[in-house]
Amino acid sequence: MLTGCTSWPKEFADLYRKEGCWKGETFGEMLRERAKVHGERIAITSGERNMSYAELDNGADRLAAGFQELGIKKSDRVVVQLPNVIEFFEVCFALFRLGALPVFALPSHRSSEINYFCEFAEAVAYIIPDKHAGFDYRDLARGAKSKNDTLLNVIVLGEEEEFVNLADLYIDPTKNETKVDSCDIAFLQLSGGSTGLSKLIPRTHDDYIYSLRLSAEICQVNMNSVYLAVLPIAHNYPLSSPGILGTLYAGGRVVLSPGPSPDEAFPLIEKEGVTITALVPPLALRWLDAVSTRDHDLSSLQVIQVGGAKFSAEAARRVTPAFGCKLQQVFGMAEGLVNYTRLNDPDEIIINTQGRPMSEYDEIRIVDEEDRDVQQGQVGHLLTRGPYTICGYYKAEEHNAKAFTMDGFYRTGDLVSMTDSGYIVVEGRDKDQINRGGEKIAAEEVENHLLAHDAVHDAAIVSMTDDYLGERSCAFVIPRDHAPTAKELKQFLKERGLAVFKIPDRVEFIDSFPKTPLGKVSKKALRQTISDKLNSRITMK
Ligand code: J2J
Repeated sequence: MLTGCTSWPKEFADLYRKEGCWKGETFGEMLRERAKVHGERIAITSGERNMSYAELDNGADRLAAGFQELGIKKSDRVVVQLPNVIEFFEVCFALFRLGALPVFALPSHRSSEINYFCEFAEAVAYIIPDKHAGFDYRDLARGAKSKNDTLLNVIVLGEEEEFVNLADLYIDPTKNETKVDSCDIAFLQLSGGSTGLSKLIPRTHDDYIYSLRLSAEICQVNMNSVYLAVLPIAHNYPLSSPGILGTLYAGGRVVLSPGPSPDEAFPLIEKEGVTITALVPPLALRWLDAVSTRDHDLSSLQVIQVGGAKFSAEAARRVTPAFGCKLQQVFGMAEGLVNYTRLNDPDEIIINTQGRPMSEYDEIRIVDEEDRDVQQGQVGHLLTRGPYTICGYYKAEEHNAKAFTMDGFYRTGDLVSMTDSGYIVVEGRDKDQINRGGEKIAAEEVENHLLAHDAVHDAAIVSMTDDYLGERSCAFVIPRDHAPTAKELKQFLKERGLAVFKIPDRVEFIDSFPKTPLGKVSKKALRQTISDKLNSRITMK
């Protein structure tokens, strides 16, 4: 096991193997097997390009040879920051075959996040597009390289400038002697974070492939399925629930959408005969608004998944009538546990709950502040452990002591209740995080950046309710002598290289923070302050 990772206790690992959850398969083998069975069938479609399973398998081998020649080897970490492009798949499977670990950055991450990932993971390589959505990633790479001695190679899809061109790394496969074990860590996924920076989540081949297998089964994804990827594919939800990897696991076809808007996605659904796609709630609202005004034939759609943030029952009720397909609610987390409503569940369950755990080996506890089980139906903190939920974050001993119970349950930070039939309803959150339409913002991370401003004495970030995104972020700032403007502060955060979605939507200046009886900043009171202020504006209008 990679240093800095926590394995499952032996008795649990033995159980998960004995029960057939972990079948001893690696991602490298999985693709080899699919290429044998599905050969010339299309695995991925992107624009006019179609890539077969055999081509993907071969591309991964060739790229693995190129990576190996650059010196990338087993257990090395490689920060991968690619948009929804076909090369993402070849890159991941090439790294999997070498036993090197992708660290899944999102296209929206900027220098603050990337420098940290490179440094913390001691990455040896960083893989980027040249430009995407008007942003030049080579600038990020220059910064990361100058700050990190371990970062030996920057690999660019497109114009490489002073770096290595990805296209040059597809070379004749050499003998790859690397022994990759199914219980090895396959990659590092990112947590939404609550205390400070995102934590890195080590996922093994065994545990992740198990989650793909179950997801594909529950979502009825098979060889005839066509999955449309509209969300950024490196995110755990479109990656695995069942997402792009679950679809490949099942021998289906993945279609990559350049973006999530109805204008981009609807024509693709019609053209490619898409059967399933995954959305976050604000996107589902956008699609719901658009569907009646477009005349694309969306009749191939069988399932629209909505997850990543709470989907209101009112909106959920509209999905099936509007799209003529099933809605599936998905409540998951990159740390592991994923809950799904089942496709043939009664409407009331699909509309009003966030599903139930996908595995019979998922253990769920809903507890009070003292870790005592709450009464059936009451709201409490969700704890979980199981065959695909991590036992610890990467190199985070101190944090792990708080994020996991003594007996290995992960503290999700979610407040939930459970229905009599075992379905989970997400009721809120006790982690210091803002869920901005599925994008997670760790309050403390942004607060620390604000505190670096000369004119900021103290800062606290809270969520404010938003009809469209569910939540937006509001920064309460206690200024020093001269208050900066909100605009200045936002610009300051941008210049510090913070991803744009983390920049507060609103800044409020305040003289002092309300406190809890224990003397901590009362975020609850701050949320109330901003809510009252926004509501009074609405009533005044
Ligand atoms: C309310 N909150 C939700 C939901 C996630 C599948 C789906 C989503 C994720 C994901 C994922 C929610 N209703 N339906 O990895 O595989 C909030 C919870 C949770 C956190 C995890 C997957 N679905 N959430 O969103 O790691 O607070 O994973 O703990 O990004 O999102 O965020 P993340």
